[in-house]
Amino acid sequence: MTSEMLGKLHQAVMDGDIQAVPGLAQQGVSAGLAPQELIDGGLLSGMSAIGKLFREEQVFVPEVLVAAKAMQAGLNALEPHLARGGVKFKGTAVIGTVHGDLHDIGKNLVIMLWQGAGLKVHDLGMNVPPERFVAAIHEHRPNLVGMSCLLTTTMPAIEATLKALNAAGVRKQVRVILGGQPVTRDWAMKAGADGWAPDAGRAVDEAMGLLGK
Ligand code: B1M
Repeated sequence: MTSEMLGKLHQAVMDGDIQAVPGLAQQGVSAGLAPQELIDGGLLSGMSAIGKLFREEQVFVPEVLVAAKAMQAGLNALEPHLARGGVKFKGTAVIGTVHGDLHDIGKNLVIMLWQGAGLKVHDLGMNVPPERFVAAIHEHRPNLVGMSCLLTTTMPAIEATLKALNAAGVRKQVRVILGGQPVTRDWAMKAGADGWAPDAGRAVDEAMGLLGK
């Protein structure tokens, strides 16, 4: 019964079935399943399965977007029950597109898959100045900081942000992951990051690796 219900929820997220997911989540609660179980075994596992298919290039950006919307609809349906039950996250991340850069589609995909993998993610948006990253670290106490960069002209903003993290004394509290088209692993390591990923799927592997999960 439990596994059948979780299986249906998992599949509905994978199918991006925004209509069905909230109802299935609600049915799960009515049947006595814990919200955390519905999230882990249904919503997040469906999203993480889509992330895997995306990494393997078996599905593409539209499927990820629609699955994420379905997952979000399920999370919204479970929200009133979560306040009571509490949620366990594998870690907390803050992420933003660096200062001067207005590209956020790739960053948003990383957020969806990180959430799907069980991270609590605070989205700082795009065009994020270094001091906003620093303030977000003080506010949210994340384990991970993600920076997305799509322009060669905004790559220096990554270095400026890392410098600001060092100057504020918060750099050692977090693991920093970089990504975005012009950023290579080699460049990321030389800039002083801890991790790098070429796409959103591998950003999950990189994050989990850095968190030791
Ligand atoms: Co712009 N743009 N853009 N643009 N834009 C590019 C990036 C460009 C390559 C186009 C080109 O010339 N061929 C070029 C950059 C050249 C360069 O610097 N090398 C470019 C340029 C020049 C510009 C403007 C300067 C154009 C102008 O005004 N003259 C201007 C700059 C504005 C600014 O940022 N200040 C500009 C503006 C825009 C729009 C606002 C119109 C729009 C962005 C809308 C938005 O994001 N909300 C836009 C778009 C859409 C693009 C293209 C067409 C598509 C980018 C995208 O969303 N791809 C792009 C050309 C292209 O890529 N074909 C282009 C889909 C997305 C899923 O992929 O973002 O690469 P991507 O993310 C991937 C990975 O990179 C990685 O995972 C993601 C998913 O797998 N990844 C991470 C990303 N962040 C990560 C973080 C991680 C890990 C992985 O860890 C934290």
